[in-house]
Amino acid sequence: MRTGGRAAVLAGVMVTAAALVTGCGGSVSNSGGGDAKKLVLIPGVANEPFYISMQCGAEARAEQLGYSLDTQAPTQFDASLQTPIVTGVIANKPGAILIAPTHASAMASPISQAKNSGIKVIEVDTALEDTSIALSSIASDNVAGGELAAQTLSKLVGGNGSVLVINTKAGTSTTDQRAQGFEDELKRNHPGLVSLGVQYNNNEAAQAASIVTATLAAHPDLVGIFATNLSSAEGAATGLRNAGKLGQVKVVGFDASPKQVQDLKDGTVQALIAQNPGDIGKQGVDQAVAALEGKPVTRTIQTDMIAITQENLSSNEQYFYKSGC
Ligand code: T6T
Repeated sequence: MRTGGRAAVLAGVMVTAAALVTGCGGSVSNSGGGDAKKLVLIPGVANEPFYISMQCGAEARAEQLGYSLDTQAPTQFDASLQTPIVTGVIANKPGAILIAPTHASAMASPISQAKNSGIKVIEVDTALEDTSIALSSIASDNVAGGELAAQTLSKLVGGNGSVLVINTKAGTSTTDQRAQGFEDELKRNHPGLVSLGVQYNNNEAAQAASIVTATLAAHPDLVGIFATNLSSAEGAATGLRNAGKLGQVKVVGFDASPKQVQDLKDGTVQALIAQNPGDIGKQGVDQAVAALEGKPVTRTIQTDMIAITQENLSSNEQYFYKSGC
């Protein structure tokens, strides 16, 4: 699913954040008979700076609005591990769940069960293909993010050569959209760049490093890599370091974990497309509370993102992801 219209974006220029309607106070209802003042955040995976930052934003907002927010995350980004978490949460009947589905179709059944049991469902970051289940989806414009990555990488490599896309897991709505946006932008506007295609790292940095090693062996002319998320970008940097190719092969990576920011400072990678996960969490809570209080809900909200390079790094520290709140 696409989360909204494509924004015209330029490297270093923010993509506009959408407005939202917030509800504060007022009565709440929960047809399931559970605790309607309770929200549960179900991220894609535990202990990962993108979702930690999202949790920080969500917790702070929930507290402001007088709601409790509990977070339950799978140990790996995997629908078979996220499904039992959703099932367990349904049994406790919170008012709403804010969920980042780990697969666009495999998570439809458990999330539908949550909806059918009276729990308000809000998607944060990733989304289901079936747009009839969630009341609201809050995310970056991931297609535009992929296009921005293509424009940024093209500048870095002088518009010519072979480039590789490292994606996480097929079926992850966000990273699939980024890869698609990247490939489409190459075809449209960067004829000198030849894509070697998309390879999947199973959301493991070590697998991304191996992909880089194998690709360099088969294509020594590789000039650039688009890493569609944190694990692929962290792993790509390791792969290039191991191969002694740092700086020769340019990397544009999505996300801005502490390690990714360090890699940018070191010149190991050349650009990061940073999202605003704290705002995704905050706006997710706003939508959940609006739904619970019978106020208008916004179906699709796009949060901002920015291309960070060494040049604008010091003025964009607010985009760096957190390891704790
Ligand atoms: O890039 C983020 C998130 O947007 C994506 O859906 C999955 O990967 C991350 O969590 C980073 O690891």
